[in-house]
Amino acid sequence: MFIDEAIIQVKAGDGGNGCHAYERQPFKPKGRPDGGDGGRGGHISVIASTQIHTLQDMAYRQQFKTTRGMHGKGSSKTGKNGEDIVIEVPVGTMICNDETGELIADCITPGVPILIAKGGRGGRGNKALASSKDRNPEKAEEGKPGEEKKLRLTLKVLADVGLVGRPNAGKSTFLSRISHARPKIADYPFTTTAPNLGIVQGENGRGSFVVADIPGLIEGSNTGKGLGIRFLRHIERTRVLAILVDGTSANPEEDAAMLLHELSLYSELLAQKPRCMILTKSDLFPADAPSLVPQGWLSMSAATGENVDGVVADLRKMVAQARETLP
Ligand SMILES: Nc1nc2c(ncn2[C@@H]2O[C@H](COP(=O)(O)OP(=O)(O)OP(=O)(O)O)[C@@H](O)[C@H]2O)c(=O)[nH]1
Ligand SMILES: [Mg+2]
Repeated sequence: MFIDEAIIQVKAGDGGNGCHAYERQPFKPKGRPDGGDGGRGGHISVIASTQIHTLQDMAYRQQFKTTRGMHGKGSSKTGKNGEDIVIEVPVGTMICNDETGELIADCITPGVPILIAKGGRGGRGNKALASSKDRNPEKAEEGKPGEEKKLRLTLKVLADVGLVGRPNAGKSTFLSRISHARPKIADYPFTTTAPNLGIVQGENGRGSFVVADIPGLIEGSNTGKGLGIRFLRHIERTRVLAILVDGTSANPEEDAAMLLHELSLYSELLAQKPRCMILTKSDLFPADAPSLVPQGWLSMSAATGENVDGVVADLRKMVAQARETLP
């Protein structure tokens, strides 16, 4: 199952207490202070991984805890630190404090850990607290509590191009033609029920880009019809939109207007993204009729491959332009 939202509870380890102790020397009733510091509590971090694609694991393991720091001991012994843990999340996961909404981490770069709950500092022992002013402090510090938070994780996949269209427009067929992705394809609406990502290879390793295929949009998607707006957030962070309209539709331009209207109801940001208008299934166009392709649109057949290269070249150009303004 594709899960793109999860709530988790994290509790970092508490710090260990500092120790209040004295050195023992023969014939001296009370030696110098030698109580060690408490250890730090374990931290909790997250790390973005390209190996996982949903938040499914999070949904089952809702609590993450690390161990506490050990208390300091006599003879200047420092307590052991708690054990740190690192939680793997898919690239594109945003982590917010569920109570305040504050963004804590946006996990975009794979392999870089981000601290989300800090372990408590260990308390200082009476040895560390001793100074020239107070050679014999009568106490040691307590460890500080580790941070505890309720976090909301939201996955927004990171792709360069988002495929937008009505159900059955041919989005998944196009993705399977241009990448190694193998999404399910069928002649009924809502075949795609979760986002699929595919990488379109460039030439000599340059100019490759990521395409996201999402479930089809229908009129009223915005108010929760069909598969709803839930999936639009997965194209919120794409650079370019490819609007695919079924070339066998009675009125392609009306379809396009509906799609753009749904996008703008979801967010102006989406409606303002650079976009490429594409009429699909050109192999089914009647051969003798005048051209159906509206001005400024491209057409292609993902079934026969007709003009697929041309469409990909245009998308690649648009992605490159968008990358220049926002790398
Ligand atoms: N003749 C022809 N059929 C196509 C073409 N592209 C897609 N189809 C067919 O159209 C139907 C829908 O294709 P999909 O790729 O599943 O459409 P989709 O837009 O992903 O649909 P949803 O996932 O339901 O939103 C399938 O039966 C495809 O075989 C094309 O270029 N020519
Ligand atoms: Mg599909």
